[in-house]
Amino acid sequence: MLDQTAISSHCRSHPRLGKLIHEVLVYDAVDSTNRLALEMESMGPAGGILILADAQKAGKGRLGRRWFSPPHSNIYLSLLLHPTLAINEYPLFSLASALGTIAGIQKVTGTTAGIKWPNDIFIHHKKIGGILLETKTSCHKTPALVIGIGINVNLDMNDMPKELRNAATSLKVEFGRRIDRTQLVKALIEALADQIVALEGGNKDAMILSSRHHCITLGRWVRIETPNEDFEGRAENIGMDGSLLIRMDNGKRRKLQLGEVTHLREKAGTH
Ligand code: BT5
Repeated sequence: MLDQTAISSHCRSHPRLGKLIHEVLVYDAVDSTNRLALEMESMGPAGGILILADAQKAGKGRLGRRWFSPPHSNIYLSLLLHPTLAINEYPLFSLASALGTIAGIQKVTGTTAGIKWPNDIFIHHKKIGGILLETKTSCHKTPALVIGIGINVNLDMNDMPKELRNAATSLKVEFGRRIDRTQLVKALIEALADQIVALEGGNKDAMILSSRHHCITLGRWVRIETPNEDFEGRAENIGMDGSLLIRMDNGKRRKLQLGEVTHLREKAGTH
């Protein structure tokens, strides 16, 4: 089980975490930790709240998709914040959260995971985690941000739905041993706090440089799906605003703030 006492006292004893997280709530099962965090935003004071659940009955991915969230094996957490950055800069928290997640995984497993732009965590070409940012505006407070993170930790392949088996994995599958979820949560939130404090302190450039370093999308031929159109191109860089810069076949550059990215093997006709 997740150890609420250990996680709470870790937050209190770590200066940056203590400033960011004022309350830690751990549940056996919720519909979605993100949904609960958004609901709590309207009820409570403006302090940071960390919500963890052992299972989610309606875990959310982006664009109305589902996040597979069985009990006793994974991490599902949401952090409710009221950032000092302007709301148009909130997408930067996606890359910062991905970097925090990677650092937490690195501390506990010794392995560096990669970021598939903008919100997926990959190990050995498979998805091990995902990040969902949601915002809520109200006239009384600065806009709220909920950072939702799901990581497959001790999930066995046999317990994964068939449709995910080719594309998803867990830390246990990759490393052949069970990982203590409480240890991983502690490492993850510490690294997340470091990233958030640095970003809010104006250290955006270092965060973007680090994202470029860890982004497995860069250099790849990709297909982009947006609500308006689909196109292909080479993922060249991450802009200073966190966008993905794509070079098209005709030499033109496109800048992507949002959208679905599929890594393709190579440009059609190059084999
Ligand atoms: C994401 O969405 O990757 C964001 C996932 C965020 C989940 C966390 S858990 C805590 C918090 N509370 C919530 O309710 N949500 C957040 P997206 O990029 O849209 O990817 C969703 C897709 O990933 C699905 O359509 C599946 O293809 C795949 N998928 C679903 N569950 C998965 C899992 N457990 N592991 C790997 N892939 C999964």
